[in-house]
Amino acid sequence: MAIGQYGQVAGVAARGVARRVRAVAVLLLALWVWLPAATARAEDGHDLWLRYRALPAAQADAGRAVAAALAAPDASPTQAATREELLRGLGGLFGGAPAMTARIDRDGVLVAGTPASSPVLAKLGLDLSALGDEGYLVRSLRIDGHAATVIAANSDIGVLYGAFHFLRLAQSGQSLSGLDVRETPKVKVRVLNHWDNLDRYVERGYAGQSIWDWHKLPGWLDPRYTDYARANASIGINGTVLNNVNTSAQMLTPQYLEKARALAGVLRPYGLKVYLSARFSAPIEIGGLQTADPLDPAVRRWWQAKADEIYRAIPDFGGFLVKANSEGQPGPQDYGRSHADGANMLAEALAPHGGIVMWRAFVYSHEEPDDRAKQAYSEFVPYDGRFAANVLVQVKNGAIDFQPREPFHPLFGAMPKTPLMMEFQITKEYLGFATHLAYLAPMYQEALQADTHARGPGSTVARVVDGSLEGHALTGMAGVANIGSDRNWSGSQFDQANWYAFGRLAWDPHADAAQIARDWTRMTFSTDPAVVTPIVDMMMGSREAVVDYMTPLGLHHLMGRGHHYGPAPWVEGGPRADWTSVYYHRADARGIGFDRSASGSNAVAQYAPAVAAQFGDIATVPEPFLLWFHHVPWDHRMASGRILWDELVHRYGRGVDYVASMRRTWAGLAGRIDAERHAEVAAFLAIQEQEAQWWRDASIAYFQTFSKRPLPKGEKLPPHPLAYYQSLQFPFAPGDGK
Ligand code: BDP
Repeated sequence: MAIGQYGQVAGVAARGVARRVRAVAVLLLALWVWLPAATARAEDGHDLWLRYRALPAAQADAGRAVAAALAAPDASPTQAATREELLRGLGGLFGGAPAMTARIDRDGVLVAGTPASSPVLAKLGLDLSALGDEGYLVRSLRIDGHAATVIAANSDIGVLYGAFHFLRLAQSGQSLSGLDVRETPKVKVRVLNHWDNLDRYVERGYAGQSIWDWHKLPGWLDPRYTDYARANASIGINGTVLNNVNTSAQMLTPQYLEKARALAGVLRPYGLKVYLSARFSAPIEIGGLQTADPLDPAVRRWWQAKADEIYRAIPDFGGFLVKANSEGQPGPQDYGRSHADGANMLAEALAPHGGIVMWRAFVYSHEEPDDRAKQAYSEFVPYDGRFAANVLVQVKNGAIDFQPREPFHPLFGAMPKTPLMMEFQITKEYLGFATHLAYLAPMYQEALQADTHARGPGSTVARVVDGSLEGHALTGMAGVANIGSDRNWSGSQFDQANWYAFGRLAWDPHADAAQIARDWTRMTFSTDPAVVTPIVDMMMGSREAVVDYMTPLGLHHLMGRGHHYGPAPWVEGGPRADWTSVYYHRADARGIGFDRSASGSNAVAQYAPAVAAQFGDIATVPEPFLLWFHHVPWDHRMASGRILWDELVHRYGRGVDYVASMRRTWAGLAGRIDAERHAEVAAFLAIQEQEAQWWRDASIAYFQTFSKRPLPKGEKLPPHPLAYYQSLQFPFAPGDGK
């Protein structure tokens, strides 16, 4: 009995244990199912805008109906990449990858290919003649009585671009029926410039180390290289300069060319060509020559042999980017030769292989000029028409150096016989490093939409860059990359948007910053309008806020010396005047600003007469450029009715307030955005608010020593004396060019 009892008890106990075991098993099973899903849902930004998370059910159903099956070849590496991307993307978005098919025997087949690669497209006979070698069309149509969608192009890479377009529509929750998209890039060379050194230090980089793990190349091909290529292809970027413009000649040694060759192999299927920054004195440093004189026959032979060697390793090598005779870099002027002599020598070496030279116009000579803003124009305009056909002159958007706001560079429109390519900075050297939320597309757009008046009204910078103004076929746009080894690639979630927007604007310099922000937000965060609208609003005002709290009304170059972190309008002395802040703001008892009008350096004369007249007159210059072009009395009456000093103080505060409002908006999005990214952005916005306040306080404390005026009513005094702000030191700030 006891036994029985025991047995019974034991039996009860055993059943209890079994129940518990079952419960634990169910729990474990649930965890097993749930955990990976939960982990997959946790987001750190690594997936960029190619997240492909499941769409809401109705959208997924509609999507599945349009792309139930996929007809796409995979005979070439690019075709395979395209097919893989479509399967990955549609599978993620629609909750299951489409079936593969070769026939149109039902509704809902997505066909991707070229007439050469796809029998279906060959039979269809679509007119693709205007698409060129990178364009594509995406169209809904009927084939053999069935509803179908085609992604068609003349080249495999065009199909890949089209596939990414289709995926963008799907991912951003747009309708996939009735499609009739036709796209061709308006700019030919769409490149990132990595300011990456061979020791993996990234000059002006705020996202960790270089993604190029040079030491392990060519043996180890980090999977990140493939994801990098995918991300770039998704926005139409078709080239990348692997190394810093301040480059070591080592890059051109066989050892490093072998590494570049390996990278080129990974990037090629995604349409990305590899380019290299070339050090002008390389013939001396690694070639054993006594000179790098571009007119010396031995030097020319050396570069030709080097080009031949590179093309043996990388048959589709893009060409060279060169920073010469600028900030201490060697160049043709060291031998009494011109920029054209230097560029043409390299162009001659590359031409037989189809390569190009991107020769930078960011130059300023050893002798201090009366105004650094005038240098590039003075050095380059005389050589218009003297550059070889495969040379692009690469011009920064403004004449000083990637400031939060600059008027467009006067070279645009001033060299009609030379193709000029745009250089934008994506990394935020002067706009708050990685932590400040500053969406740069409005800044890019402002530069691109500026009217040079070179050939009358409507001669926008965009039309110079896309070649339509002067009929140039060779065109380009470069973006100084903000990519590094950080998990989230760009140092912050929102800095990804600047990489994204650069690519979209390089593809189409006439594109709209707000539209790009909407696309990016939908793909990156959510398609829910309650998320999209506030985020896009935040983004669209964010760059203006940086201008306000750092350098309002046309002020510029007021950051910390060397590392460029934080406010330092008091910087003076040192090796050259045009590396100081006081050189640029020129504040004194009377007023503030750099007189570039006819009474000053007359830099305005470098613009077309209509522009020069507008900028040169204090009564007509747009207020955002007031202090860029004029030295203005503190009591000058502004459009707002305030005097200049009061307006300045007002703008500093307005910038800080905007950041505070972004923090509130972002806080309101809690719960609608995954916790991990939400927390990171929130923390960064808090840093931004502190730093914006610091910029405002330090700047006001300093400029008040000149204006000697009280702060307008309601404006708070800086909490510290000027000496405190001046005492702050940041010896380890990131990105300093050492
Ligand atoms: C400046 C950067 C410096 C770059 C230079 C350039 O501070 O690190 O080398 O531009 O563009 O903005 O060459």
